[in-house]
Amino acid sequence: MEFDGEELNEKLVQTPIVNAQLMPVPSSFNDINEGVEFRDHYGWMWYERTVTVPKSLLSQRLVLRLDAVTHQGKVYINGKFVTQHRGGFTPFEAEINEFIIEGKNRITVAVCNIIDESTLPVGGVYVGQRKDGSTFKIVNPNMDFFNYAGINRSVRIYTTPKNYISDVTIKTDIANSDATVRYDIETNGNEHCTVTIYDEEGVQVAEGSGQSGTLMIKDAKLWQPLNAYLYSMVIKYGDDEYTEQFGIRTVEVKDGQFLINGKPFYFKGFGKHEDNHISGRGLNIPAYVKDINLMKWIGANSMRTAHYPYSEEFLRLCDREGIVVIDECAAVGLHFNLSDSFGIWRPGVNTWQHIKTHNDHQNAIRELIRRDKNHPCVVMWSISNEAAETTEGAYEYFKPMFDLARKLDNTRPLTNVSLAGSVSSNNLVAPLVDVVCLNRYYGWYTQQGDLITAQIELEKEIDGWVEKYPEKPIIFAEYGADSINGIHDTTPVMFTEEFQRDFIAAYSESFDKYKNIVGEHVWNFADFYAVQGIKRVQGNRKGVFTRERKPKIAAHWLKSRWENIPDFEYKK
Ligand code: BDP
Repeated sequence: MEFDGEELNEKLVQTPIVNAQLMPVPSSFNDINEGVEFRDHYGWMWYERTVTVPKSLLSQRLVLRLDAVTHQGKVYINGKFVTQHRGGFTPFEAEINEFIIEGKNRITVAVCNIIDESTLPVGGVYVGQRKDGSTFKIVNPNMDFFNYAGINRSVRIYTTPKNYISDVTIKTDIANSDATVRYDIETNGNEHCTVTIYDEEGVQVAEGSGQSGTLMIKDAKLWQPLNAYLYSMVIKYGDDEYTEQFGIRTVEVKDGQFLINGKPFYFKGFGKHEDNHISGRGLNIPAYVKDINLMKWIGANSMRTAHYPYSEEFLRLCDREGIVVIDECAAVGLHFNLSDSFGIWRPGVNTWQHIKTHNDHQNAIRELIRRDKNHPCVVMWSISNEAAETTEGAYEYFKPMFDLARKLDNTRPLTNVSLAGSVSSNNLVAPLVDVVCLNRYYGWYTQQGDLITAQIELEKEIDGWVEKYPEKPIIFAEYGADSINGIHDTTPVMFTEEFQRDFIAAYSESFDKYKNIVGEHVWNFADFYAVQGIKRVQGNRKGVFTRERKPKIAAHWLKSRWENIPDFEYKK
């Protein structure tokens, strides 16, 4: 990897990079080496390696796929431009036969981690001058999580025949004990297409032909939370073959409840981050498995991919293990008036008159749904987190986003996760959502340390939501308090482990009073690295687990609560 300042040095791709720094892929680059300049590098960086392609592969269709280049990537092969992509959490690919030669090939990827008022997430950069004349840049993401970047997920070259399967959409429904499976296959030609469905034991349960159709599975086994069952659809198209796993389940919002397979489900779990030591936001399969095991240990059944689409490997694990997922697109920071130490604070400026995220947001929704639509674990799409929902113009900005998501997927409900202060009476986007998702910090950022007043304010707000939108279920998508592990007190005080536990307990008591509250996602599963500031102690410490995944007191408290809350029909 080599840094080259902000300008794209097209000349660089003509000659191999020399004296480059060692850089693992996949990984975020930031924590791999020491020094502020390295960690906080803001701009373009160049990754390069050679790969050997044997002659036997050249007769196949060759595709280069990059699972996540954060936030922008330009790809070159043997010095020639191949493709580019904006959006750091969804994959892109290109056919590369015309660039590849037999033997050694040089793959170069220019990566840019700049976020601004047109990108998702939203951010900015402040360039200042010191008294000694030197200039400095402050990276200004409009969110608290650290702007980990680089080639965060896998890069691979794969082959297909010349005529190939490019996509499949699977939608399931349940009729008594049987299931219908609707499939639509996208290809580049007109080869003969067959579809066969196998159960987990490898027994064939249905077959069909043609690029779309509806198949029936008799006595279908359902995908259930924490009790997953996955079928495999094997598609044969000419010489191509692709296997997609899927689950049979339904999702519906009705009478203020969230139904999975027709029964009211209760979400217990967390907002998370893809965040780990050393690899940052980089793909980390052992960490995913550990996290899922910890979620099971604590009695959780669900999570939200705050604040961007997580890796496909993680979602596949959630499919397999029955973890219910709210899948969020990377629309975070769409708010110019967050008066915090991080962010692009522009007091008085109307976000919706100035923000330029329209294109990237629509693309992000398209790419998210195209990538994740067949995952049974995904039960709802989150269109954004903490946008300026009370500012005039919010409805007009979001209406096309919601329309697009509904057009692309008519099987899942939609939400927009709301910032404190956007309450039932002033939230302009609430009419568009199927489920109200709230991030609330009464007793932390407001009423600091006073849990009695916090609870009064919390319940006052919930009363307002239930009264105005009785048909919409409510999920607390975030609530939590920082605690530094090892800090204790007999009389709870902010930042102690005891206070964090009591904060969660107070909210839980309120949640239990309302039938329309169908879920609780504590913020956060684990401590995570954040933009530095006076509110962050080497990161955000609202984790119920430490960054090393050790439990704080709140973890034990939640375990005893959640083990006594059934997944279904908690609030009869
Ligand atoms: C919420 C954000 C989340 C933050 C959290 C916090 O959605 O990303 O980490 O607050 O302040 O506003 O801990």
